[in-house]
Amino acid sequence: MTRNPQLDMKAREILERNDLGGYTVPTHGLYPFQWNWDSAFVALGFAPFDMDRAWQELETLVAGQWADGMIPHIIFHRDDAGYFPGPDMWASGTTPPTSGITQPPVLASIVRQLWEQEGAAPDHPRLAPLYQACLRSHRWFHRFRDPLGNGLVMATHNWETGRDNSSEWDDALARIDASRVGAYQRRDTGHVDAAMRPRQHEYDRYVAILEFGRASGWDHRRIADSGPFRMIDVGMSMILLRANRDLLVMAEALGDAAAAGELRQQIARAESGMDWLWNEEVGAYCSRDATTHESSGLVTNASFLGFYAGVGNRHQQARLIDALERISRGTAYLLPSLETGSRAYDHRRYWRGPIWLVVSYMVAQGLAEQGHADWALRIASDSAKLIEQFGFFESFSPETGEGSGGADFSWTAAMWLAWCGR
Ligand code: 9WN
Repeated sequence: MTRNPQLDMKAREILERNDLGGYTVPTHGLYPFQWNWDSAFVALGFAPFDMDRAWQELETLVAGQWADGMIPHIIFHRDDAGYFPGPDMWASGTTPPTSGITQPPVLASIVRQLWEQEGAAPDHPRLAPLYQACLRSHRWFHRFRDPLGNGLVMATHNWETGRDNSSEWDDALARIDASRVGAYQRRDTGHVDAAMRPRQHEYDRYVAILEFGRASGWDHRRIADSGPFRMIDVGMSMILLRANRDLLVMAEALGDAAAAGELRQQIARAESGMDWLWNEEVGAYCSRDATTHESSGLVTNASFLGFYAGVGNRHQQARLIDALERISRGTAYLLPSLETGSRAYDHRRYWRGPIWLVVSYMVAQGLAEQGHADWALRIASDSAKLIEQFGFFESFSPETGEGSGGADFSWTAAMWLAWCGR
């Protein structure tokens, strides 16, 4: 791929403009706070031109870590009326105020990347505190979010998955009673076209799940055992397995033998547990409901994170490549968030079709590592084309390439600087 200095500059400017002083908002207006997995990816974008700022992004994120180890999905460093649900609605009671749920744990993988970019010295001054924060966060997942004891991750709110309105959650959401949700004012549809965003009946259910958590005083044991949403998410499960492998490398370098032993056990558990998500009928990993055990049967971009997590026997990996081939024939750009033609597929509506470059990046990284450099390159070059032709949007139509959601988006700029624009 040829480099494009003008776009490099534009991407840098986006990160600098979205920087509110130590943390970056995903985009102004639509998302005016610090988001968990956004910040992790954003650090990769700062790294090529300002390593200190890259580390700082992660440090302000873990400043919001809860005493029990959870790293929240949103940190409200300062209030902003432009987003719903804001700090009052979550009522976390923490300083800084945060949401009461988490997001995909990519952090440890990104800490490892920054650390290796700077030579991987065990006494790197920024490493130890972030390593400890990741370890505590992973322990929180193992303690509260592994109801089946097989190393897979249960999401207790669809927002935790980062793939908010994926059709993988439709059946679980349909069972949720939203009749007691009071009146509230959505803010998202004031910033972007409602045709791109989740529908109202879905949003009511998101609020109902939030209200259950808040009413429990954010008691994560209770939420995990009897909350209204209990999905084993393929994305979070793969990402945690990968993050445990990366954390293990750091534990070994730091000589933390006890944690290393613990991480090896968790890795082994998830490696064998992952088959629980394998759906032989569709030939892919799919999310499954922890209560009903129903598989979504849907091929999403998260299904391909199997490569990133380093799982799958030869047969499973071959079937995933078949699915990738099939998807690439049905669409102009890779990698859509939902297979074209699936129920509820919509090339413009959040997580029901549009492409998110951060997921594409992880999938491409995994494909390259597992010997599929051609596919990794195809995904990277499609991603670069989307930015070159349409700009730094939150997401993109896999059919027309047009941008959807927010513009001048931080993690899209970061993916350009760290990956597809290089
Ligand atoms: C809720 C910030 C976040 C991303 C998610 C994406 C979207 C929020 C929303 O924006 O979610 O967390 O209000 O739609 O789905 O992945 O972290 O970019």
